[in-house]
Amino acid sequence: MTLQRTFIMVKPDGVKRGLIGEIVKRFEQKGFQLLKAELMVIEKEKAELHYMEHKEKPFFGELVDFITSGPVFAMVWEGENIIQVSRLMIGSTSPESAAPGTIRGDFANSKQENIVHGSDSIVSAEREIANLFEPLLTRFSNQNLPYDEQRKT
Ligand code: IDP
Repeated sequence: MTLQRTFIMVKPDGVKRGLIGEIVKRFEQKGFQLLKAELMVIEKEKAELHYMEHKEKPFFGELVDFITSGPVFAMVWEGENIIQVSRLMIGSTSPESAAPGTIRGDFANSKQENIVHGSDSIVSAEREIANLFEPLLTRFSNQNLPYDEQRKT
């Protein structure tokens, strides 16, 4: 058993195109559990932290502008090996390599505006959840309790 939590976000282009339901449906159908979700506009400082691994890249400024340009649907999901499996479900960053059947393969045709984000490691998931929600959501010591009970401990 490798129960994990990850941060999944429908980006502003996905929200504008009405794809929240489609993306939530795919994760539910896969058997994953939604722990938290919120429609939010990300502050510039938090967006810069979220994408800090790209801060030296030429597209960094444009990426921060894009991700703060409108509401995102930020979520925490839990499931077996969810970090690796969700990355497969999301598909490759570039439209020319995102396979049909993946979220990006089915809906995205831009390298930047590619509908959805999913954490690429346990460390990134913890950092991203803590940045936009609260660190408590990344804890596992009480993972057998329902989420409401975990919040009380
Ligand atoms: P990922 O989202 O597939 O994990 P990363 O390489 O971590 O891809 O890049 C994060 C996000 O930055 C991408 O999803 C995309 O929105 C944007 N991005 C990545 N590479 C480029 C690029 O070359 N031009 C413009 N935007 C990019």
